[in-house]
Amino acid sequence: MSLTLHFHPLASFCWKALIALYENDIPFRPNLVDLGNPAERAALLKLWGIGKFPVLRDDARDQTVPESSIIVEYLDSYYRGRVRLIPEDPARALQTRLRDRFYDLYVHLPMQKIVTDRLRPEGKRDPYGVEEARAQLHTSYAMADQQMKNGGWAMGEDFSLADCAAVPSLFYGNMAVPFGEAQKNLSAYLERLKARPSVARVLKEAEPYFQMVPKEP
Ligand SMILES: N[C@@H](CCC(=O)N[C@@H](CS)C(=O)NCC(=O)O)C(=O)O
Repeated sequence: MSLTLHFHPLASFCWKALIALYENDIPFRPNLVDLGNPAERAALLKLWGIGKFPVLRDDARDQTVPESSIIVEYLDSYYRGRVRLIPEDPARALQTRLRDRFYDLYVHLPMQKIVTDRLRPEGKRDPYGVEEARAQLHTSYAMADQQMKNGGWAMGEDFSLADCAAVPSLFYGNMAVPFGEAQKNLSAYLERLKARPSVARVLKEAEPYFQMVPKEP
């Protein structure tokens, strides 16, 4: 088996890579990294100096691929399956990448800011930054709700990279700052995502670790 995914089942960005692998039943060796273990953290840092996961290693092509969106693109290029995660048409491909950026930068990162702030020691928290993140989430939820008014997937009929990005953003986003009454389209979209077999599998594998998600102080 040539592919190894370095990841953790609870880690939000890792879900994007897992969904892409599961969508097309791509065989891979899972390497669960415990970042609290100095040896395992050092091994990850050796693969990718930034020290964040997911990281995909492809021995057959002698490639180390960090960054969730790049991993999804890599799989779509070199381990192509029935489900195309980047559309062939360049204009649609660009829109798909834009939606991926939207979910990562304007939903996922503010969600991460709010959740990781809870891990900071007393006196080192950043309430102003958390307020900004909450405001960003409200803006993004409203935009995403509009985008999803016709139902379907993020790009319409076809499941894509944009949906891989939407899953962890919206799942953990809704836990940190729940959707409001006005976000019915977004709530329905999250339910459709959760029912998709690749996503359901990722959620089931994360379940044993959910008690590790830091709660609101
Ligand atoms: N831009 C990166 C973000 C990856 C990321 O933030 N990963 C988190 C887990 S969800 C991580 O490795 N956190 C550990 C740390 O920052 O030490 C991607 O898309 O892969």
